[in-house]
Amino acid sequence: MASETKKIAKALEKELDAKRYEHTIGVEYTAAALAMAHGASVKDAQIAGLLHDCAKAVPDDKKIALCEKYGIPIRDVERTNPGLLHAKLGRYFAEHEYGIDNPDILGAIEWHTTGKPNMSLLEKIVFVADYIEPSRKPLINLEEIRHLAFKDIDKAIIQILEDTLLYLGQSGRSIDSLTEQTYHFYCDKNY
Ligand code: DGI
Ligand code: FE
Ligand code: FE
Repeated sequence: MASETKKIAKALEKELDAKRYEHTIGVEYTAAALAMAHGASVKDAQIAGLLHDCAKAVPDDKKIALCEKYGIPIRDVERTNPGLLHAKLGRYFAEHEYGIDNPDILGAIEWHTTGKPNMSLLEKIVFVADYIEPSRKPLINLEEIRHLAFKDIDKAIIQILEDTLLYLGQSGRSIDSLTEQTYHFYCDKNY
């Protein structure tokens, strides 16, 4: 009998392309390591890490159609950038297709892209693990953020959001107000 994490990983291997699957396993183990460092449930971190991008392979028009079908509200920024919806839709799949009922795991999936003010420890762990897992392509400040992630996770969150906002601004993409709100929440909290 395969463990719950093995079963989920097997299903995801069929669902995702090879690169996304490698990223998924990277987030699983990085989230587990962060849970060990900060005192969260390792198993919950693995499950949330595994499932965080489970809706990533759904084409953008289908993301919108499925959210409408399941009654998931779509904000303007999500209609313009349907890629953002993989987080909300991922939460729905985790609950209804993978049978996850732990609200903290579901929240960690839902908020992994933008973060949100006042995240739980597990939500922070998945948000950070997504950014620092070993197969991520080298990003600015990545070494420092990897170090901070284990030492002071709120500071890692601030640096990730600062770099993400800068990248989005430079590439002319619309910024989700939640990404900005999260950034300001953690900056105010730290200073
Ligand atoms: O799904 P992943 O690629 O592993 O990572 P993710 O869920 O953090 O999604 C990353 C993408 O999300 C990246 O292309 C930047 C984008 N993103 C994050 N915040 C915002 C955003 N895109 C827009 N348009 N606005 C945001 O505020
Ligand atoms: Fe994602
Ligand atoms: Fe991801």
